[in-house]
Amino acid sequence: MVALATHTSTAPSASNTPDALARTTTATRTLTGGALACETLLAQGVTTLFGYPGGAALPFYRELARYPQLRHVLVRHEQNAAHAADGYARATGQVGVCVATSGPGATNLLTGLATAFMDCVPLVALTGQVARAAIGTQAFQEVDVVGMVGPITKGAFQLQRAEDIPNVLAAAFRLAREGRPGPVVVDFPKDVQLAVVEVEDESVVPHDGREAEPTPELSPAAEFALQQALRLLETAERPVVIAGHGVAMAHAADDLLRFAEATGVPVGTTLLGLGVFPEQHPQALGMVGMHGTVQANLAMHHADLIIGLGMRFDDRVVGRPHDFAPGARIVHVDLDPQAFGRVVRADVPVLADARPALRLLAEQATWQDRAGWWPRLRACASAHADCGVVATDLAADDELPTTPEIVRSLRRVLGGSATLVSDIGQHQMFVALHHGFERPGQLLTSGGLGTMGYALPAAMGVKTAHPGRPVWVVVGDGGFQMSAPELSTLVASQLAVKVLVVNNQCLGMVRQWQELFYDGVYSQSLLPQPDFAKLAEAHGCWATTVRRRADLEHALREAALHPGPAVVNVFVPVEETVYPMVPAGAVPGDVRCVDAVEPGLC
Ligand SMILES: Cc1ncc(C[n+]2csc(CCOP(=O)(O)OP(=O)(O)O)c2C)c(N)n1
Repeated sequence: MVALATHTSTAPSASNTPDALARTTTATRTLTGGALACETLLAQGVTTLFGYPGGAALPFYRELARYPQLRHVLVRHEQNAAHAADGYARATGQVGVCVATSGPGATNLLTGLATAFMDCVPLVALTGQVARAAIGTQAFQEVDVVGMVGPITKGAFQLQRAEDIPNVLAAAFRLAREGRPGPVVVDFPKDVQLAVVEVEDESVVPHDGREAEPTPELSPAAEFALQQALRLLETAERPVVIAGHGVAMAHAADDLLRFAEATGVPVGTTLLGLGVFPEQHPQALGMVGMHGTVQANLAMHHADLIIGLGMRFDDRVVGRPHDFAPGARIVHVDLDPQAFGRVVRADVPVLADARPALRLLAEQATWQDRAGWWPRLRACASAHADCGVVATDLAADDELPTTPEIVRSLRRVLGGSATLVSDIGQHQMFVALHHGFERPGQLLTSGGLGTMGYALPAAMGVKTAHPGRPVWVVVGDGGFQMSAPELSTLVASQLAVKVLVVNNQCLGMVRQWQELFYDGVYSQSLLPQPDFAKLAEAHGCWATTVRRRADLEHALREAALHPGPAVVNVFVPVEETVYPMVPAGAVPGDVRCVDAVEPGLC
């Protein structure tokens, strides 16, 4: 019998006599493994699953139909179930849940799991599996998913007994959430789903949700390291803070603002950190990295102190590790000890959650008047303010709009209120550079894995979590063709997501690299396409096509006002190039606009 935690009262009362208690505690129900999994999911606080059924998951799906409290969003491809769960998790801070059958269902999840793993998104993926007796026999749709997902998950369990379901699922949820969050797989053999178990009383496994957690405490070692950081900051002449996704996940944006304003340090963010520091703030430098702003990249390059907060110093930020920020000491605050020294040196590693670390820094740091540093950065920012937006405003009304212009129009139409989910490519970098983000969670995108096709299904997850919030996808014509079948999910599940297709009729970012680094040989980067508006209408969406700048804003407004899902297909020039750019293998100091940046200017 499964001894689940129960709510048996211990207060003395007539019903609490030894006899009555015996009757209460021995009251049992019989459940299948599938039903027990549903009850455990409910006890974990789950309300929504994204999935796709198949033979080895059918006993679970049979039981799921009896639990209307668990909303199941039926996707059109399992990869999108993982992305939707990922969007849901990023939007809520809770663990996202996806379900797939064995074999191809499970393998289709992998890209979604890897995407979540790279960006620290907590997921639990339930995979159907062939019956235990058939495991290892090359049974129909058998695949060793536990063996496959090792490097792209925090852990994977295969259930062996229905009795273990509550504890194994609780462990999976805990593992997904704790420390550096990430995906966890629970492989669920068909016979375990079908097995019948006796369950005591109500099946209640306490939900140990993260939202109930107090601010994590600093270890003495972390406090000591932060004191070192403060001493470095006191004497630094050219300090810069780089804030990443970890600041958002730690809910530490307010603490970052206090720290920044207490010290006067300039603040840049990573792609996933966009929004943790308001971009309108006078101390904001914008995004660092390959397509980051000139001032943010040059600030890193010329800094004498870099404080990296909840970010990984990945190759897109660092470039050539040995030549990165040659004159800087590096303070690195992260809750993943493996992050230290993985790419660049960490002179002062601080193993801590960003929130308590920033609180201590904000309380103890003092203002320093770094007279030479700010004028230099401001001159740099104004000298390169037009980098990447050249000629946009010179186009005539009946010409194609440019992508920076589209991003700014979207911003005007939505007033910054929407959650934007961007796909991968040139449009993603234009969004990062030209929208302006003020709050964490305003932009979701696949930063670490760079998964094309992510945005539309992830937006489904966001909209499921927050039906009243405007949710817009920005996607290229390449990524749209990878995810367009999910338009049917939007219609069927009544998710009024708006999709803006930035249509340059090619794989723009590939084309850009071919132009700059592969002799202009545009090998396989021109992408034939159907009429996207017609395709969207065939799925039941409202849709429109824009070919003139003059029509852009009206189309965006119409889509925003439409009560259901909508697609705006906007044609842009094929030959757009995203600047600024730090060429691959260079360092942030080599950032370019159309030509190399004049080093003397910054
Ligand atoms: C699944 C996947 N395949 C390939 C790539 C490599 N890749 C990165 S950007 C890009 C082009 C994207 O084209 P599109 O979606 O049209 O967006 P654009 O760059 O034109 O804005 C490609 C192929 C990727 N990131 N993800």
